Amino acid sequence: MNTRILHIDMDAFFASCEQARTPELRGKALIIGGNVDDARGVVSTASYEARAFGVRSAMPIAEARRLCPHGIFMRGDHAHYAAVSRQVKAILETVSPLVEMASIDEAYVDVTGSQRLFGGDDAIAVHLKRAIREQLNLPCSIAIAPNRLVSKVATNEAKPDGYRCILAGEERTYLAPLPVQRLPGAGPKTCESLARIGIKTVGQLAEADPRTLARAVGDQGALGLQRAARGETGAQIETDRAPKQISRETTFSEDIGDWHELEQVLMPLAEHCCHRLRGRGMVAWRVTLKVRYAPFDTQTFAHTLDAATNLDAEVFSALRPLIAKARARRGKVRLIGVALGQLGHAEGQLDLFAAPGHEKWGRVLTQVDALRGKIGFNAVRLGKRDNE
Ligand code: TTP
Ligand code: MG
Repeated sequence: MNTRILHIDMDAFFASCEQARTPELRGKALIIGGNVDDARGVVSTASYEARAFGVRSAMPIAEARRLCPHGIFMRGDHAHYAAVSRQVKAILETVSPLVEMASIDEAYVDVTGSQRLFGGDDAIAVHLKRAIREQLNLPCSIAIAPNRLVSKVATNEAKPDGYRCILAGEERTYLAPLPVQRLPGAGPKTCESLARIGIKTVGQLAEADPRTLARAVGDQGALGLQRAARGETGAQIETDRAPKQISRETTFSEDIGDWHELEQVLMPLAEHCCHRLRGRGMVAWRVTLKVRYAPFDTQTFAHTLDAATNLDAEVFSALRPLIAKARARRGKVRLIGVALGQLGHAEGQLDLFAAPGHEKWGRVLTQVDALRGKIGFNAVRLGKRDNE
């Protein structure tokens, strides 16, 4: 199954939220930001009607007033926008449990497993755009592509109120004509350096000589940029948001020597970590068991997997031999924990659910995660209990 990542970004979000709840503001040049009386205030956002006059986010309010004197200026109501953002998330969760809010008005949704149910990318996008319009009265832009990077770029190109679908294999040709500025990770300084060596479009960047590129933007930068320009997942330019590991631990009020009892605590911790990993669309290569023997002697036992995973059953199997090692120490235990590390994006690996013997797990876990999203993590537990 080809990985399909949906990216959604709400149009002129704060302004649209105000227009949604106050009909008189619709179709007007609306500018949200700062304190209207504060000369240092800046624009948070402007409706597209105000953008036609050159008003932009982060511009001083005073300048916005000069450009758009007839505009309606309002202070923001962040509590309201945060509440609307939660409603958007709930709508996104009707198509897939793998929803990652990237900011207040932007999210990535792994819709790989939703294709059959909805009848394909276009149907998923139409369903979401309609639900958001009907339930929240808001416009948004959506793209669906083989990975996060291409999807994000395409959403911005589709604005406002648009939809783009980029098929597997089309990534590079889609990106090629765009200016390099459109690539996430290519900031103004980088773009200046690229312009100095004659690179203006993403296509030119993709085909640039790696050594010339490295001289202009550094070794690391060159590698990440060129991968991004080719439409490959740009792990390098997403790392600042990605966690290094996902972990959970429990400290006991009394030290425990019974490993049967300890396992009853440990497995739910592992389930929690896997649930969070899937929620972020990630997989882990390394499983670590952390044990603090009374009083302050902390030990870790780790195992690197042959293939990255986010499946509970595989993490449980990796933990078994680690538990045996920890148990051999024979001390009473004060704290126990599990960490999943060496994380990667699940793109291309969510196919892991499609591997022989895993399809069933994939289906089950998708449902389990969805249920947990609705009624809480403890709604469904997979680890072995007593009496099982
Ligand atoms: P964006 O998604 O960047 O902008 P937008 O939704 O207003 O417009 P569009 O996506 O259609 O281009 O940001 C989301 C919200 O975050 C925006 O409505 C207001 C807020 N914001 C600020 O407060 N300051 C800023 O500088 C930016 C860019 C956004
Ligand atoms: Mg937006």
